[in-house]
Amino acid sequence: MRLLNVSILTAGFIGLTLLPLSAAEAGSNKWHNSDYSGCSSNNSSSNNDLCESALGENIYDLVDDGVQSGTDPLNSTISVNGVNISVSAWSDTYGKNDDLVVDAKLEKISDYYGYGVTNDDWETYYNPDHAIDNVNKVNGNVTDFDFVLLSFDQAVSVTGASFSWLYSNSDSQVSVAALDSISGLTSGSQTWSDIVADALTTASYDIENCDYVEHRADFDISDTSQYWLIGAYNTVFENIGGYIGNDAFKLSSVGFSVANDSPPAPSAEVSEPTTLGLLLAGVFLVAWRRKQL
Ligand SMILES: [Ca+2]
Ligand SMILES: [Ca+2]
Ligand SMILES: [Ca+2]
Ligand SMILES: [Ca+2]
Repeated sequence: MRLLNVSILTAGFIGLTLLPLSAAEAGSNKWHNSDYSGCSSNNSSSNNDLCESALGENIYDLVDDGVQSGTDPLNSTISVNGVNISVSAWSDTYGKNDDLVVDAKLEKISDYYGYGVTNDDWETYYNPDHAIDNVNKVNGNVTDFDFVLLSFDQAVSVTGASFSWLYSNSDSQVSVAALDSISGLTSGSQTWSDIVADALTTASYDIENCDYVEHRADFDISDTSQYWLIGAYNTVFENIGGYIGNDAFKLSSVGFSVANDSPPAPSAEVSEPTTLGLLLAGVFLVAWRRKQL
């Protein structure tokens, strides 16, 4: 279920976390898949608008800000504008049908390419396996869907993500979920379908090309939560068309907005005049009785 968009791109902070140009020189071509032909021909005006808009009020740049592995943000020293964040990796690589979600390895690929995930069934260190992917090159095996979990120490709305590398520059999708609880995710006994069934919201989005070193997806989920999954396209989260099995990317940054404080309970304001009225009535009653005596 996808909820209506809320205005979340209000901050003036142009937070596109472009990676340093010098790092591009350090990037070897071996990281790029042969079907990656660059993005310049795909730049449309709408894409440019997307690319020039803010990713969110706050930007968590995984490379610059650092990553602390784990599911408990209170144990993390990574803080973005006062919000502590930890990151962990998950994939469906366990069980009779290889469909139960268990932990995987969060993989720092480089200061340039950001982070990927290697699951228990990964085939080689090289692309696309060390990316966050649903690609399977082993005949007879089943597809595994890699996800990262971002744990925040307070409720946030994740507004988008940017990626440094795509396996396919024409058919890449990302799936997202806001979770109330991570007990199902960490139980070792649930499928992605089980986890989706208990999620606050799940959705999928196309990843747009911005330029050679930046690709991104904006999310329109209005729910706020401490726990957010971002991973390789899985139609269980939402089917938006496109092909499954060619989605692989490296995560470089995430945009998020902090949830507004809850408004004060209206009952407290309403009860004040009533209480004052009763108090005054009591005073007048006492005065009247004294006058009668
Ligand atoms: Ca992988
Ligand atoms: Ca894989
Ligand atoms: Ca699997
Ligand atoms: Ca795809």
